[in-house]
Amino acid sequence: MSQRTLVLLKPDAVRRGLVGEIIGRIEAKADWKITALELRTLDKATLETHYAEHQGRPFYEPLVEFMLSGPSVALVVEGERVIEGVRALAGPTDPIAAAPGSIRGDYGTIVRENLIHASDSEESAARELKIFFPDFA
Ligand code: RTP
Ligand code: MG
Repeated sequence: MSQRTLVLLKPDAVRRGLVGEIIGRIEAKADWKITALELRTLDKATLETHYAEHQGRPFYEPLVEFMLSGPSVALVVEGERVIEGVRALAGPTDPIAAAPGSIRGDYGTIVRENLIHASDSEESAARELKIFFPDFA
């Protein structure tokens, strides 16, 4: 089942020079293709929309501050079961709980600075793709 997902390489991934490493893991998967890619410093309005489900939670404000702290890389990835697949490559939210071999498990320690975002369902992907790539057909 071919799908599309929205992936963000967060400011920590860009600052630490891990963009190539992370994109390499995505590109190496059979059948997956990167169909849009942009280095972009996200603005507050975009982040408030993107993280609307987390508004009011204790980690929300520091999360938005962190996401504003430097450029991110936004990507559209298409291919077979790519929504579940990129989440699996990323590993669980908490990098210490993430297995070695996953992106977060190999490079992360802090929950907030966990390197990558990937849409968690078809509904989230449709919503997030519109936020980050409104002109993308
Ligand atoms: P994402 O949305 O970024 O792909 O990550 P996720 O589904 O694994 O995590 P989610 O629960 O949606 O949380 C969004 C992002 O908020 C930060 N966070 N910090 N307790 C904390 O300090 C905390 N909990 C979550 C992380 O950056 C997480 O990816
Ligand atoms: Mg999430």
